[in-house]
Amino acid sequence: MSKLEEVAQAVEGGKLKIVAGLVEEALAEGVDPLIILNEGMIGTMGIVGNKFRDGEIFVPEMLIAAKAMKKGVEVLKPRLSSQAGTSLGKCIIGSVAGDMHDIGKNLVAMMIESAGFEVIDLGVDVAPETFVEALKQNPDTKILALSALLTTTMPAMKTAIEVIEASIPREFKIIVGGAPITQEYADQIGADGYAPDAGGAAVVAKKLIA
Ligand code: B12
Repeated sequence: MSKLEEVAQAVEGGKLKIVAGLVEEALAEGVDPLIILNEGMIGTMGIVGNKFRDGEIFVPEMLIAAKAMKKGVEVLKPRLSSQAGTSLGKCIIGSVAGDMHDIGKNLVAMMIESAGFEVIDLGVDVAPETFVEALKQNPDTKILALSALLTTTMPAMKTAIEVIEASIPREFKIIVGGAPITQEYADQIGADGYAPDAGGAAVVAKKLIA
């Protein structure tokens, strides 16, 4: 079995203690950090999600796989993000109300930070009022990034935009993303940008402020 397969298996099986070591070994063997992330981890979470959907595993297994992935991402982080010299301004990010998923949001935060933004991460299950408060405290914010992983929290993304627009002048751009989000939905709820993944999020954010 290749190191990459071992990483994937350890993430899927929620083997918290060995994931970091396996990722280090894969890196030492010269495997590209992006391949480890995309194939060894993100792809594996897709498999985990499908097994959950099909009733083969349950929430605890899904949670432990997520924790295992986080351990691996910690090792990859310095390899994936570069310290950008310039500051492109502030980006406020969070998973919308009711949504506890944060792995994708954290990757987006990491890529946006390496693109040169100062990231303020409000975490998960962020109420619209909390976004408004953060935007008021940081009037120089350039990008607001909203994440949603559940079809049931997609409407919370729309609500967040509505509440924000009703509360403060929109002097920043809004980008949205997450597995169920599409460009069409982004347009429908009045977002300025959408990307299907973390790398794309950084590209869109930079483009919007150019
Ligand atoms: C891990 C996981 C969990 C963990 C989350 C742990 C954590 N700290 O994040 C736990 C166990 C807590 C969990 C709980 C639940 N989950 Co869950 N979960 C997953 C799983 C397996 C992986 C998600 C993940 O991390 N993927 C890897 C990351 C890297 O990908 P990503 O999140 O999609 O992010 C990328 C892009 O979407 C994009 N992106 C993300 N955010 C943003 C933001 C912007 C601005 C941009 C531009 C881009 C962007 O870039 C990211 C990086 O490339 C998915 C399956 C799946 N295939 O997604 C199910 C899944 C999302 N969960 C699901 C469900 C049903 C639930 C629960 C309701 C289960 C339950 N009965 O309790 C709860 C809901 C909890 C809540 N209120 O939020 C369903 C959702 C179905 C649906 N259509 O709504 C899925 C799809 C599983 C399935 N197939 O049924 N879950």
